Amino acid sequence: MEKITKSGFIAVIGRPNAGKSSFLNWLIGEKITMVSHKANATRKRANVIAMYEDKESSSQLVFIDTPGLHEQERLLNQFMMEEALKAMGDADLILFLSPVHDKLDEYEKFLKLNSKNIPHIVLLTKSDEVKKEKLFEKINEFVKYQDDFLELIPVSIKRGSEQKRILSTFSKHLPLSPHYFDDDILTTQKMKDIYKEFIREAIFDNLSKEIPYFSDVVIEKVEELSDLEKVFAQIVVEKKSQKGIIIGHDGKTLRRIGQDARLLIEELTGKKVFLKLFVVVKAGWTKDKKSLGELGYDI
Ligand SMILES: Nc1nc2c(ncn2[C@@H]2O[C@H](COP(=O)(O)OP(=O)(O)OP(=O)(O)O)[C@@H](O)[C@H]2O)c(=O)[nH]1
Ligand SMILES: [Mg+2]
Repeated sequence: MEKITKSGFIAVIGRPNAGKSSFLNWLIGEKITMVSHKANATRKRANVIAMYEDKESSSQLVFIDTPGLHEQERLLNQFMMEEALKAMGDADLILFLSPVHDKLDEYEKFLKLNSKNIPHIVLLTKSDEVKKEKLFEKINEFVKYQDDFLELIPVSIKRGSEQKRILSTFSKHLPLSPHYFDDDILTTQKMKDIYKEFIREAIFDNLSKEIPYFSDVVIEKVEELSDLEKVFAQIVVEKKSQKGIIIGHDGKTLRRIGQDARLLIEELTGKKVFLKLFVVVKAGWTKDKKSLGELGYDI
């Protein structure tokens, strides 16, 4: 008997640092999105595709990673909020990620934002960080909203290997549809865009305070040789003083950023990588529509 096919777009929504990008990497067992302990890491929508097969059906789940829901005046942050709202509006299903430590007000705000009432599942993330009793307390707090969500699932990327069970739960709620993409791809993003995110992750990791929020990355050129990937990229900052900090004493900080990013790219491609980084100043880019557009954030 032919299997039925299902497919759908699943928006992954939650406040900055809720664990959205980490959850998707964990779910597919491959690191393709950037993750940081600092909030506001993800700036743009990105898709991550997973397959789930059982006896009767074959499902393709197209997850959309989004920037965290937050409000700030800078044009870049408005773009980020818009990205999350667009992903929500276009979705067949929403995953709302609520870290287990959070109060319910973020969830209550989300319910108001979800004006089209798109069906959603709540994931209680970082559940490894609390004892069982605390987890049950949190689950109990959500009970009053049980008519709003489809499922409430505690998850942790630190323990557990429940990816299959979780995919099976999500696929139950997907519409019948032919698959949208080839069955063997993990994302439709260009490699260039993933490299950009990995370099941004290295910047977030190696610099403290506000510099990560005033910097971005442009991939200028990628040369694919059979056993070597050559990547040339610019790091864009707002001020000359930030350029100095990124480069660091004797170029040390820039070298560390380069090494970390190179390892992430090598891990993904399985190739040796040569990565050349340049730092350039573009005054006020986070507040300027044209500069944002040039960096890939069309607002
Ligand atoms: N202990 C624990 N930490 C987690 C878990 N999931 C994510 N984290 C950590 O939470 C931090 C934020 O993770 P991200 O995946 O970048 O969060 P995000 O929701 O994508 O954040 P933005 O892109 O800023 O909106 C990182 O330091 C992760 O390592 C988890 O299950 N357990
Ligand atoms: Mg993220």
